[in-house]
Amino acid sequence: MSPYVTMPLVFEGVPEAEMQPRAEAFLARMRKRRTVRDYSDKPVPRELIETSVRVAGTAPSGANQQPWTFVCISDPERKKLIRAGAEEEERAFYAGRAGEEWLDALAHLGTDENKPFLETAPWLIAIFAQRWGYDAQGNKVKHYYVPESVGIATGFLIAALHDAGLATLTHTPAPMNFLNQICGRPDNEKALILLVVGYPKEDCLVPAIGKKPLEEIASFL
Ligand code: IYR
Repeated sequence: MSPYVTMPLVFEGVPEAEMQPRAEAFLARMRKRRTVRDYSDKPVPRELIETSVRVAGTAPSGANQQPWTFVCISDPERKKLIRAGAEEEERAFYAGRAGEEWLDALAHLGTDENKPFLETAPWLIAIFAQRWGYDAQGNKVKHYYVPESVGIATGFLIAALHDAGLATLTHTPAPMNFLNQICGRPDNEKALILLVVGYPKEDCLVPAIGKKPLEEIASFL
């Protein structure tokens, strides 16, 4: 058990007059994020990926256990294996495993079982949740709020990559077990999301969809 040790908070506030403009500027920036499915093969420097993953690593997590592993893949051979594994699952999904209701819900996104972007995009980030950890003696350590924590960190990562000028796709081939072997991750880790990262292909089209207005997503009591 670690003791409770404190240090002074470093809280960099924002002058009150700048708070609302700052919030609005961030909203405007985030509104420009779109999920992208057609990628250019233009390389992205590893340093940008490293910095963005560091942003993800600042996320809050249950008991500060930081139960995540970000496997960043640019190796073409590895990407090819991932594409083959994902397309195998997706073929079964689109051929019937999804069921009619799910396929109907996806129709407006124009997705199918072909995932060329898994090879075209310069980076794939396989995001693993550590369902449990190990202490220095190799004993199992229970982790808390794992999906919530990894979901928050993934949100940070997507925002960081967008802010850096990159496009992403939160890809979820299901089941994702095939990623453990390709990424060399142990059994306590479960792949939650395969994040595709790069630049959009020239003249890239995206689905004509929008986001719900405040009135539909919030209530104030
Ligand atoms: N994993 C499939 C299907 C899919 C599911 C949902 I929910 C989406 O929002 C988008 C796609 C695929 O990637 O095509």
